[in-house]
Amino acid sequence: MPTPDSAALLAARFGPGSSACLSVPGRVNLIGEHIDYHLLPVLPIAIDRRIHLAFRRREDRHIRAASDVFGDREFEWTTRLQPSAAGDWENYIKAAAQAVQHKWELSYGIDVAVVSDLPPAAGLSSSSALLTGITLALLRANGLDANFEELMEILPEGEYFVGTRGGGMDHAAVLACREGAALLIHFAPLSATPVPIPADLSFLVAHSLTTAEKSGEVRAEYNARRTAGSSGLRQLGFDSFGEALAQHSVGNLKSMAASRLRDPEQRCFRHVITEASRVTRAVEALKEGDGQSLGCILNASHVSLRDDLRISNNDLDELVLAAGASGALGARLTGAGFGGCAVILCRTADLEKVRAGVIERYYSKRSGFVPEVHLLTATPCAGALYL
Ligand code: NG1
Ligand code: MG
Repeated sequence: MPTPDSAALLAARFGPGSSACLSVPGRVNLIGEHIDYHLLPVLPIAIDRRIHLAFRRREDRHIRAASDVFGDREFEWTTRLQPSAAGDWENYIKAAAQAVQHKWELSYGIDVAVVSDLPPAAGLSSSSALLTGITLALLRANGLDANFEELMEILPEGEYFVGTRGGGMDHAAVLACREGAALLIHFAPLSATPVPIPADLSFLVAHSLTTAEKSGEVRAEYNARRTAGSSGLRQLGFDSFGEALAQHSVGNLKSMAASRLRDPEQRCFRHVITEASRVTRAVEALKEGDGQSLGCILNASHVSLRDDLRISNNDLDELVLAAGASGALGARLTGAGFGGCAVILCRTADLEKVRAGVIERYYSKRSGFVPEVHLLTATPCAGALYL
């Protein structure tokens, strides 16, 4: 069944006819921050805000895309696509077209209409959801059904067309998450395992109202953290973080770093290895239904992101404190940092109390707060492949 809105938009822009549809959710990372690009496991959930696409195959290699919000675009799908102006949503469509070409030779373009209730630039990975959605639409319109492994070969790389060389967390999450569960993603080798979320635990995702747009400056800061972590690793003589953690305890690695690395390498290295162990412990806490421990692990992650990786800001720190003071079990910044969102863990029974407390302690002092955009209940839902 085509989603009414996107199918209606497709018909309105490009004429009547049959259409296929799919939808891709946003995601929130519960824990495992700034470690996916070091190929260490992460634990995101997909949330029930989605990008909906209705599409149909064209007989030529043109791609026409309609969006009420971002405007309509059209280009010819050549083998060497040139990026449009920075920030133009056409780049995500081109990124998908380019990514697909790395693995498949496709004959047909598409007409596609995009409708979304996933707020953009809010730390919910709308960009990766869009890239993933257009990729799936192109493949399906050409009669191809790629599997998870194949998609993960092209999507993280595809994001580079837009200028971000991140990890594969966002794409894996929006593809493979299951309803009611977080997704434990391993990258080397690739695997994705659902970890059920106990019914008495709930998550809120709260926007700090400071933006985390991947402008040049934020991108440079992101890449600097990545480089410092890798360079610390090399200085200690390891080929990968996976290898380091397989051979040594976190305690050992911390003392090696303390005696042999300088800052920022020492701090970034320490964040990476401690965050990896927090992911393992968070999975155990979820399996045991131990919300108290999970909350402490989230809080410890925030401290590490604030003091070691140094990607927090005053607003995010205040938001995390407001959550704690409002009865949350724990909270931390989520995503790339330098603004954007915090993820807040609380007892399901306390959800309304925590929400009200965060509004009073944090949002009431600021302008521009829109509850249905900035303070969401993050209900774990299914990714794109499991509709
Ligand atoms: P955000 O900024 O939340 O989309 C980015 C990266 C992730 C990961 C996180 C930090 C992209 C597309 N996403 O996420 O892979 O590295 O930062 O944990 O680059
Ligand atoms: Mg993103």
